[in-house]
Amino acid sequence: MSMKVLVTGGSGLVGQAIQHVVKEERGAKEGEEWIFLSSKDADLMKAEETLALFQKHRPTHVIHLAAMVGGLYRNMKYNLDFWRNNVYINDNVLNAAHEVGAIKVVSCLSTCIFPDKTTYPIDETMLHNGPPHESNFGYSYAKRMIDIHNRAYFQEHGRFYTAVIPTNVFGPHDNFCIDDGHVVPGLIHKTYTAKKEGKPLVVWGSGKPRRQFIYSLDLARLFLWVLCDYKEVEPIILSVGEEDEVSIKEAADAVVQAMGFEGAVEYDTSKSDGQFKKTASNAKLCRYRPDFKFTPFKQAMKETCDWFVANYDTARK
Ligand code: NAP
Ligand code: GFB
Repeated sequence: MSMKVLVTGGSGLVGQAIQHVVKEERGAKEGEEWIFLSSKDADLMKAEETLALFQKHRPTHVIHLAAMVGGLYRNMKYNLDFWRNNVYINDNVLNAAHEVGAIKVVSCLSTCIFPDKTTYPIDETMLHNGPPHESNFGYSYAKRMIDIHNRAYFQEHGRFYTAVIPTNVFGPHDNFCIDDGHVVPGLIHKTYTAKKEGKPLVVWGSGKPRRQFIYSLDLARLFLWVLCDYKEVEPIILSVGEEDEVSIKEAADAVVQAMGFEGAVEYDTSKSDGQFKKTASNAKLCRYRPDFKFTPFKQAMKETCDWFVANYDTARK
């Protein structure tokens, strides 16, 4: 079957990982075409630009990654922008996909959008069971509306538009900006600088919160499986197991080890810890893909750190 896949957000952390996996592992399949977009191709916040882009490419499948994205501290500062920008992008992309008759769209939610007051482990059925953590309510509600969109497109037009729910992602081509980015790239960048300047590494918060981390290349491999073989409209969590959840301190220690940093590590508890935990179950994924093997955390961390050091001059920071 011929497949023309349009990947919005194709230039970002997850998009670059999908590019790598498509090129290096999937290989060029007969009748398959992949188009990876960045904001230079169209500002997806603009309906007319989005529709024109989709009419130009007429994709049969869409992986929708484009979003205003950031770590805890960027979310805390810009909840209104995270809400508005992502609602515009999501509505424009899903509408354009429907208008050009795309048979499948896989969008991207996040485990940080689940209810903050909840039982654990979190699973896919709990998405709308209460308010998200206040630090990122704008982003969270915008993301939850994708699920509402998907259910409505199925009910009204029989569209199989679905979504994946990754936990915290890290890997090559991440956003290593210390103020706006996520914890792993932020710590990698800060450790690089601390090592160069002979200063302590300052970890923000207490180090006590807990996170599950998925390597971007593992997420990309699972994205391709969802695109081709997952048939539900209901979203699916893509995460390592609950047993692989680590504390921020353990993540920092892994960065220190991977970067070969021997200086002091300090904790700035004046900075917010954000959500304490968002432990998600990957039982549904394991039912579908009992064979899938995640890259060991320390190996993924080493590969990411090596990538950052080798690409320091051009990395997003
Ligand atoms: P990223 O590295 O910041 O990349 C964002 C992508 O979206 C870039 O390609 C960017 O294009 C594009 N984009 C942003 N605004 C746009 C606009 N107005 N018009 C067109 N394109 C626009 O983000 P990421 O970490 O890869 O995230 C990808 C998806 O995964 C997002 O939906 C995010 O919510 C989700 N997710 C991420 C994490 C995580 O920990 N990173 C966790 C869970 C879910 P430019 O390169 O041109 O700016
Ligand atoms: O990845 P992160 O910024 O976002 O992680 P969340 C924040 C946690 O890491 C907090 C600690 O406990 C911080 O105190 N931390 C320690 C640091 N050092 C640093 C550092 O240098 N930079 C950062 N950023 N954190 C986000 C959501 O939550 O999860 C987003 O706000 C998104 O919407 C993302 O969904 C996946 O994991 O707390």
